[in-house]
Amino acid sequence: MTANPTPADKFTFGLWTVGWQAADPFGDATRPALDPVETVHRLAELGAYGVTFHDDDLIPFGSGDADRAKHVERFKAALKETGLVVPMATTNLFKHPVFKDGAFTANDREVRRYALRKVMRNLDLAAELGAHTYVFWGGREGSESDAAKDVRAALDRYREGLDLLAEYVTDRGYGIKFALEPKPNEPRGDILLPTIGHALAFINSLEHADMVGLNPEVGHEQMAGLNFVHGIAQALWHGKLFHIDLNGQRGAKFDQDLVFGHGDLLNAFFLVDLLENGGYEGPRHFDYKPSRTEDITGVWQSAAANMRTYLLLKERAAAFRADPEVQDALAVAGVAELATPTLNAGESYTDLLADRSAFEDFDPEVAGARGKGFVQLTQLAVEHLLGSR
Ligand code: DIG
Ligand code: MN
Ligand code: MN
Repeated sequence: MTANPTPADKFTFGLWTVGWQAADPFGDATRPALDPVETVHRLAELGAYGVTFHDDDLIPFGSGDADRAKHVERFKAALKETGLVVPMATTNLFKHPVFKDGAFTANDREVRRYALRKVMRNLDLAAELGAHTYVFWGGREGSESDAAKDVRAALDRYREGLDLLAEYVTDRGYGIKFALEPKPNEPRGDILLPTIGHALAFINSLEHADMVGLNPEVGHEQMAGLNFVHGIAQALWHGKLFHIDLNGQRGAKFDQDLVFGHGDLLNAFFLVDLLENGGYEGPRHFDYKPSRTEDITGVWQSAAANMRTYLLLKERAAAFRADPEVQDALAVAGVAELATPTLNAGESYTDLLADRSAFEDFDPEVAGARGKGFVQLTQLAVEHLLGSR
């Protein structure tokens, strides 16, 4: 029997996910707005560990200081009553028209200065609420026209903004790390830092690169036709998986933000296997949208579905790893052999050149004829995923 989610599972949700009113470019909202306090209580009842937010999710854009304080106090009270935490926060730098050409990389310099101040203000609140990770999803950093954006200058400004903000949180001792969230397109025709690879390269150019990592989202890499498990493995390999956005996506199309597992289920299986065995200790954060078809009952069902699917996959992945037939199939496939360095300890290229078994006496026909058994191994994974083993 699959366990029900508990805070120990570290499942978190953005206020904007269950709170999405389901307006889209082709239709009006199908649901009323959700009070963040209601969301905190309902997610706590479902077994969540925490909530995350954009500044504007919690404090309506343009609120005065008195109203701002009221929104924060109500939210804090709900957190206290339920025990939910706030591991991550972020800034809405994409909804208001002022950001229509970007925030950190807007051609308009005063928009860039305004964006930095908006982030600084929410960094203060994030620190006050105990968040340790701050996400930067540059949804409007990009263009629809190659004539309208000098990408090299845009990257200079992106770096300038992040370096300043890193200096700000360091000077204030907030203990906050930054996580960049790549996405290839939508809402901009092309978004800067479109994939995990682009973001990893960019991070290396930053003054405070040590405190900047990634918040990859399942659907965003898959929109670019990439394998999300490969991307997460590389992020882990670089020590840069600071946070993660879990959801579902069915192929390279618009950003669907489906419930986790409702897209590429086999990739989700191996993702959970990697997260549970690859050393990631952070929140299992769902950044998804309850489908526009759902009423409020469906919204809470969808929230529960994310967590239940994760726990089911966690169970099935553990059974896969424990299955003796799988261990035999892994041995046939030679998967563990890859962890053995290609050179012997202390072996030089001179030694390699002298080793006849590596070339002169090596028979590529024999090696090329060996069956790897990868399909049988994958079939065992599928059978565990289907619960038939
Ligand atoms: C969308 O995938 C983005 C925004 O919702 C937010 O800035 C970020 C937080 O996970 N994900
Ligand atoms: Mn998305
Ligand atoms: Mn996201």
